[in-house]
Amino acid sequence: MERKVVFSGVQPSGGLTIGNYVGAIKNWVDLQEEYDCYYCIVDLHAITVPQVPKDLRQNTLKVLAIYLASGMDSEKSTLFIQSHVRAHAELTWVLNSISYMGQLSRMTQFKEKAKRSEENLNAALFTYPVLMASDILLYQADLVPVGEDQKQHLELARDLAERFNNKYSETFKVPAPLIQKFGAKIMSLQNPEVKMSKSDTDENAYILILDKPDAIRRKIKRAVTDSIGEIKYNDDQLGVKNLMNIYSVFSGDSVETIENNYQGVGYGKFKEDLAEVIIEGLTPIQEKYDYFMKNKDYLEKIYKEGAEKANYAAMKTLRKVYKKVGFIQP
Ligand code: ATP
Ligand code: LTN
Repeated sequence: MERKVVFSGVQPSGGLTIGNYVGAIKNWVDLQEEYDCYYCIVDLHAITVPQVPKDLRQNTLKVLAIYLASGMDSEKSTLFIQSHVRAHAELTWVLNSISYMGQLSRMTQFKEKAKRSEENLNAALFTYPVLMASDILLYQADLVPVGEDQKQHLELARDLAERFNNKYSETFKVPAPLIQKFGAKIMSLQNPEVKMSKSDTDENAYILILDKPDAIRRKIKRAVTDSIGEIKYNDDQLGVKNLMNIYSVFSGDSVETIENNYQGVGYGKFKEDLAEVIIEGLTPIQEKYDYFMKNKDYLEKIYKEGAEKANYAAMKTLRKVYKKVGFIQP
């Protein structure tokens, strides 16, 4: 029996946060044993917001090194850079033709990012979810492991697959999201009502996977809590709840255990311990990351081989699509 296909990606739009790690990358590693996984670095998506070209290049390699350091294995999975496979941009054009403006304008991420970039509201930001649908549909993916914030985009990918299939005949697999129940959304350390985001202007709002111990201790110390003073997991204490979530995913302890262990203990001690738990979790990844970043030739070999494998699979789907919409074969 053929293995089911998994597709996911991260934008090289800055340093990755522990939100990206917990909500996405960490979960991808185990999936490699059971599924045929494609893990992409979505550089085409990254240019929907302004990027400095040399930083984008550097960040793309950094994300690849983080993938490898986190346990993604090029022997088991296909690791590649989105712009290396032309079919992504080409399928986007076709899917644009069956995408409704109304549905795209209801996307939460678009509305939020549009607010933040009033001066340069570019068209790519609007069709961003169509490109994401193309990523997924090209590989006939069954499952897409993402954080909670991407659920709406996944719905759109499913709609587009069904719409195309109905209009032209069965072509795409209709993908399903795979969202961890616990820790699917890590919130900002400065405002626990919004998600932790690498594009936040306040660097105290996030912890990067590559942050050094001192930075982690400082940021956790400054994390917003409340005046209640108890380590309790509830919605009246969103800051503490978020910190407990982070503690739980990094230590493996349940929130009940954490509540018990920290009964009558102040936030200061809890935060000190939390910082150490995060440092312990990130240090091995950082060490491996340094190793891979020193081996640029190796990184190049990985992304070139990845592109070749991905291109083969993607072209199979794109050829079908071009035929169905009525393009003459070249
Ligand atoms: P930006 O903040 O720059 O818009 P992002 O971090 O939201 O970027 P990506 O880098 O594309 O966006 O996200 C990669 C993956 O990380 C996605 O699966 C997303 O759901 C997940 N993710 C991002 N932020 C969080 C978070 N705070 N908590 C859990 N998962 C997250
Ligand atoms: N939009 C996603 C990144 C992304 C993605 C994908 C995730 C682009 N293409 C395909 C899963 C599958 C985000 O996390 N911001």
